[in-house]
Amino acid sequence: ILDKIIATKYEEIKNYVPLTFDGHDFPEKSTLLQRLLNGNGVISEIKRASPSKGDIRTEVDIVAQAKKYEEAGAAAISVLTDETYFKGSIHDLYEVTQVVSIPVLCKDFMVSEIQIDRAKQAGATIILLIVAALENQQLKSLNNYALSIGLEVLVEVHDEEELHRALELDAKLIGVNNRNLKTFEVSVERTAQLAKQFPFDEGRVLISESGMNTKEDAQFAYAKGASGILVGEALMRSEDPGKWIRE
Ligand code: IGP
Repeated sequence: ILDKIIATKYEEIKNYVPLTFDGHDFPEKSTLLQRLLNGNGVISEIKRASPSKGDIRTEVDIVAQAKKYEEAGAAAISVLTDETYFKGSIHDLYEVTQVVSIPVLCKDFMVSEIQIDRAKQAGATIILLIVAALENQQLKSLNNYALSIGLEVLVEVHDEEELHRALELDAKLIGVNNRNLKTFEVSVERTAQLAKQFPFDEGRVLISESGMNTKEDAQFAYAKGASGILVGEALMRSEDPGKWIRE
């Protein structure tokens, strides 16, 4: 699926029309890195649908959902902006950044600087770079570009080789995706395995992503050294996402 998503992304980029809004003129927000260095945190995601789960909650009131996340003390909010496979949009991102004052991650499959510019324009303070989806040169230049315009970068890895590529960039926010984007298989053991190789130094944090469904999953990830967890589906399906985050 990853290859297919990336191919679609290149097509999408060709058809971008300029955004009519500008959301990045905000008071300074604290960084996600700082927040996670100060204590464990939940990055709470707005996820309407996904290729592995189909529709999750397509009709959600994202403004209300984002406010619940913030009130409950989320470390940051992640907004899926991919349209084709996740039913999100850059407008979703913009709506969220307008109503919260915590860091916001633009969750998409970044292959070009244009996408990074748009994320910033929509008010995001963090972008995601998926190591498995990028050539080394591309990974480096997108990382440098995002940092140069004042964004934080969450670098996502799934195995040891990818972790080494993330460390070559000296990435400070590294996400271990427990879901294999090629097979959809989810195992929290990924976090445990990669935590063993993880240099928890110089203000670097590990974020355990995907498949965090219960309190036990979260505790497991934290016990293995994660400073943060990235949670989508469980929060979108929860009757009381605020309670989920607080617990
Ligand atoms: C959230 P979950 O299992 O809690 O819904 O997962 C998040 O980790 C997941 O949405 C994700 C993702 C990604 C989506 C992680 N990395 C890359 C799209 C692209």
